[in-house]
Amino acid sequence: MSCEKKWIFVLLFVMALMMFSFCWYNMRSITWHPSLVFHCNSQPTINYVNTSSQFDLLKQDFLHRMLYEKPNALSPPRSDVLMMTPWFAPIVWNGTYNIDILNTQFHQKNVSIGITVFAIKKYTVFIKTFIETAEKFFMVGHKVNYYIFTDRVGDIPNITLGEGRQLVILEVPSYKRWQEVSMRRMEMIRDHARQRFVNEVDYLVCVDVDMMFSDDVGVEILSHSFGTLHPSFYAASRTRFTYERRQQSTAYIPTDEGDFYYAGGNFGGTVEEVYKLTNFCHNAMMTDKGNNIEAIWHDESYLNKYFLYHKPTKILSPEYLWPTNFGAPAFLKRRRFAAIPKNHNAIRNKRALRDYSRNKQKFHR
Ligand code: 5GW
Ligand code: MN
Repeated sequence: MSCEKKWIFVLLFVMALMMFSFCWYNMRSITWHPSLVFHCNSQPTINYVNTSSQFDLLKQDFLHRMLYEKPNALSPPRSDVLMMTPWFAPIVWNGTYNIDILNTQFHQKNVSIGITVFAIKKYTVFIKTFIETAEKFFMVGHKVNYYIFTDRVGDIPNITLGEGRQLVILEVPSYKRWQEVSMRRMEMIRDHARQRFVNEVDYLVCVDVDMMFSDDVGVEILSHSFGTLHPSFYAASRTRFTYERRQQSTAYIPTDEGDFYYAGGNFGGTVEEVYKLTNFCHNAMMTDKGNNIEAIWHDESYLNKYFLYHKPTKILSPEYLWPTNFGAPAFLKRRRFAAIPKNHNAIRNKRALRDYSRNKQKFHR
């Protein structure tokens, strides 16, 4: 090869190299645009723009600017208590949530809350304090219906309520045995849930009446379904839980099962979930009744059985059910819903007193 030709080849090679590097450099910054894509086979085109979807009606909720301390992934707000169950249900303790965020969210959904309470026979004496303290502390700023189940309509006092709050008196039969009075709550809540509550409220909160609100109880408690840690057993071992232990009962829970011991005096959820819960408990009770057995702690035992296999989506700490005479351990920053010490002699009949203290002595509660 002559010297001249050799140089031409070298020149061509250098030029090709330059062109290649130029192209490569420029390609890097190309942002791909659909027009750059070549379609190999033509699919029939679907006009997505004109087809309607249920999503077209979606309303976009959003929060306004809010100022609050940033959550810190490495420093939990509480390290002295369990804040989450193994099935990722939050346990509601003071300091773990921001009520302003929650209130804004629940106001946007325009939620209404029904609170069911039973005042059968002499228990009507508790109604006044219950409602008056609820007006101060229960779901303030939200729509609330009080559903009072009673056999003594005339004994329910007239109480002026705040805006968006109303009192509904539901006349129901009373039962002779006190156990039945307590247990039949499940049936009555169930029946009214499907007939009435479902048309009137979004959530139900089902509580004892021998109680008073002494601090805020708000939308932080609301969830699909929720139960409350019993103030006598929040730290107890499984074997100490007073679940029903007789295998013949539908409420039976063996000693190697169970997450928490839930209190019969405060549970709730959406109307649909409370329907399912109360329906289960009532049917289980009826099955047991047919077999001549009644669970040790009545409705509470059936509630605990339900929550074992239908895990609640939120759990309330004992802040939400604390007996006034229990004192205040360090972890209990607030006492929101307090059990009033009862003058048992005045409020219960002799037989009830005897049955009750027998059980209480047996289980130290
Ligand atoms: C009466 C005697 C013994 C036990 C319960 C009652 C009773 C309960 C009653 O005569 N009337 C009545 O309305 N109840 C309802 O059942 C109340 O809503 C009460 O809060 C609930 C549970 O009974 P408590 O509160 O006496 O049960 P503990 O376990 O909270 O003491
Ligand atoms: Mn009670």
